[in-house]
Amino acid sequence: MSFIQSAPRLDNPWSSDLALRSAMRRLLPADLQAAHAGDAEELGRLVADELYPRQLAERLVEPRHVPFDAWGERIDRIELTPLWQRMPAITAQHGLVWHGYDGGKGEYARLYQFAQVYLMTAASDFWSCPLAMTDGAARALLDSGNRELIERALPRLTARDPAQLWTSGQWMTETTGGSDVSRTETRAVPDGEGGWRLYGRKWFTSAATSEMALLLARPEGAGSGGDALALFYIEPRDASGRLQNIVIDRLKDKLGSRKLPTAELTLGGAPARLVGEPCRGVRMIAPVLNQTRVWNAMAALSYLRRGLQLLRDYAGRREVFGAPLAAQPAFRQTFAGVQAEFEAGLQFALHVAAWMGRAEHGLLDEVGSALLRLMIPLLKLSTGRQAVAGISEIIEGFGGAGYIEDTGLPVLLRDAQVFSIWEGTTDVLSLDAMKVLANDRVWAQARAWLEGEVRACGDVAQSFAPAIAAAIEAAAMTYRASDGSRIGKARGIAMTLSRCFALVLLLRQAEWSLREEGDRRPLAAARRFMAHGLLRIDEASAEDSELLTNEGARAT
Ligand code: MFK
Repeated sequence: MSFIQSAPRLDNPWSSDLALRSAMRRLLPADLQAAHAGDAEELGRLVADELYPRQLAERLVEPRHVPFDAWGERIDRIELTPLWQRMPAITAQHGLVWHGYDGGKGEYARLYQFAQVYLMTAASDFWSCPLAMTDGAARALLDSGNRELIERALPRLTARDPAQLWTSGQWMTETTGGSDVSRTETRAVPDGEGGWRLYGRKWFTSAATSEMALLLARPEGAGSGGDALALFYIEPRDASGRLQNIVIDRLKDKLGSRKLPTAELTLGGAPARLVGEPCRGVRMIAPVLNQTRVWNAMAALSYLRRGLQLLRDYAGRREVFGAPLAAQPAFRQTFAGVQAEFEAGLQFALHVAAWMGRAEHGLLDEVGSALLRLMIPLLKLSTGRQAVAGISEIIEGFGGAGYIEDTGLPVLLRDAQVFSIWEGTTDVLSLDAMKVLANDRVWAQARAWLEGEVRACGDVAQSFAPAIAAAIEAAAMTYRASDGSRIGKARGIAMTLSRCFALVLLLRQAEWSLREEGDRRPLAAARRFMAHGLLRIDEASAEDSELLTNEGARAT
């Protein structure tokens, strides 16, 4: 009998996640720690014992759009995968949205919720996408102050009873683009009875099976541009389940996230309600963007951790050149690099979640609120890139097996690519961060906060402080340069700042872990993360970029 390699195994992701466990001990008060550990243990068991085996078994199953019934009637049914059919019950039972709105947890509600979201996401086959939008819709409705819609939708969006649970879509992207939504072509026409009818085409609607959606449209007679858009609330189906003047044109044929039935659809007079004023729609949908960007970060980290977990297990059992892979110095060097990037990203994400909770309970001052507004795009853009790069490395760590579809590994890489695209690409989020930094005070506040955090880490951070200060200064100097080069270098500035935030937050954990638990691991992660460099600004000139981009002009 020839040699057979055993497959990587996935144990309970909570039990083995030293970084998360230690962070929750640091960040949560004692009573919530115990409750969270119990909930996380249960969710982790579900992931390892039920959801992961299902993901492998259902690898080739995808959702299906059935436009017509056998007799030619338009029905636009979307058939979901078995795992997706299971997820609403899991969502309600584990309170995946509810935790974030649970008054009993006070300012810690978001941290508690997002730790669970992170544990669950890689096992959810992108069910996390409608949940992210559900959470975002709940937040946007609450912020809008529209009592009628809040009373109607909020109990559903945060339900603990699967029969009551609704999810929400966010229908923003059109053929004119998902980044520049100011060119939105969907029209809103008053229906004469206080409601509206919507006409237009939405190019990318995740997910079309939701019971409600928030979307942008241009009220009839309003001008052009983003300010003239308004935020609308829609319930796509009537009580009998039929779509109300909406046609699903097709499901999108995507590189990854294929279990998620993203649809292209046409609105042909769909009934809708205005959420707030008949303008300022981008401003009103911003809470959805911020919420889903944090979900996106948690998802990117969840995928990265899934890959690391599988590879760590595999490397312990895979023999090469006479020793386990895990004992090979070259392997360890590469693995540790990805682990360090992951741990820094996780600390950044948990910090943002904790501050979101504080902000929602009125406990974040003006400076904190400004920094949180800056941190969200920085977190999303950096974790999106970390996931793609890290998972690519993880796939390579498996050698040829990582390239074979029925190991269940390649899908991780295909799926991860979306984290740096949707909810704002790396460049678009870098530009968003530049808009926030246009306020000089935010620069000063960010610098002061980062330096203060380094000081608070005491001796542990001493050897890191000069590099952090130099990176912030370089980012600030590049920003202060002429506007043209600043915009061209937005990504470099944003990436550099992201790495500074992530490192400083990892150092806070490292200092605590050493002091309270005698654990040197997080400090090792900080050293390795810094060894990868903080500066991401290159010297490339705008003129060179133009020359290299415009090939056509010189072609003969
Ligand atoms: C696992 C999780 C998965 C989640 C999956 C979801 C799948 C959905 C698929 C998609 O549809 S992906 C496409 C998503 N598209 C985006 O994320 C949009 C990306 N583009 C941006 O974020 C642009 O920055 C933006 C469209 C917001 C810019 O638009 P504008 O027209 O240039 O607006 P502007 O002037 O920047 O902002 C207008 C107002 O909104 C300003 O407020 P005021 O009117 O009071 O001055 C801004 O301050 C405010 N604003 C913009 N972004 C904000 C914000 N406020 C708070 N937070 C923000 N993030």
